[in-house]
Order: sequence, then structure tokens, then C-alpha cells
Amino acid sequence: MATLYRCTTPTNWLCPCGKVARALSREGIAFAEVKVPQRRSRRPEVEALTDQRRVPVLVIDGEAICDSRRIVEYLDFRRQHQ
Ligand SMILES: N[C@@H](CCC(=O)N[C@@H](CS)C(=O)NCC(=O)O)C(=O)O
Repeated sequence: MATLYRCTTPTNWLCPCGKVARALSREGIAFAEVKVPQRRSRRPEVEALTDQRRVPVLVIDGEAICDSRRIVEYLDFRRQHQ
């Protein structure tokens, strides 16, 4: 099971977090969502995982990946090498 740390934007169409949620659904990957506070200073779990405080962060296959572009690239790579 993957875990997506994301912001509180209530749609998958407006921000990088939603872009990753849509990519996961497209790939058929089940995932849990953790909604983090809007203020970066209140995201200690994100910082502990990635040494930075922006979301989206995806924990998958034992790795924590940040930045939506890198996450989508990883999902592409993962599909091609399954
Ligand atoms: N380039 C990053 C942008 C990430 C980003 O802007 N995330 C927003 C939430 S969707 C955020 O964490 N904003 C809080 C802030 O920058 O203070 C990506 O594509 O992942």
C-alpha cells in the first residue's frame, strides 16, 4: 500500500497533489492519503521523510519521493519495469 502526503485542496484538479492522486488512480495503485496542514511549519512528518516540507510526497516501495514531476516519472518507470 502506498501513502500520499498531500495538501488539503479538496479536488484532484488544481494542484500537484491532485496530479499525483490522479496518476496513482490511473496506474491502479491503492493508496492511503494523509492530509497535511497548509502551513509548512506544521508538517514535521513530511520533513522527517524527505528533509523538505512541500507536498506531494509519496511513500511507495520503501521509498519516500517528493515533487510531483519526480513522482509521476517514478510511476512511469515502475510500470515499464513491472
Ligand atoms: N514543484 C512542486 C510544488 C509543490 C507544491 O507547491 N506543493 C504545495 C501543495 S500542492 C505546497 O506544499 N505548498 C506549501 C508551501 O509551498 O508553502 C511539485 O510539483 O510537487
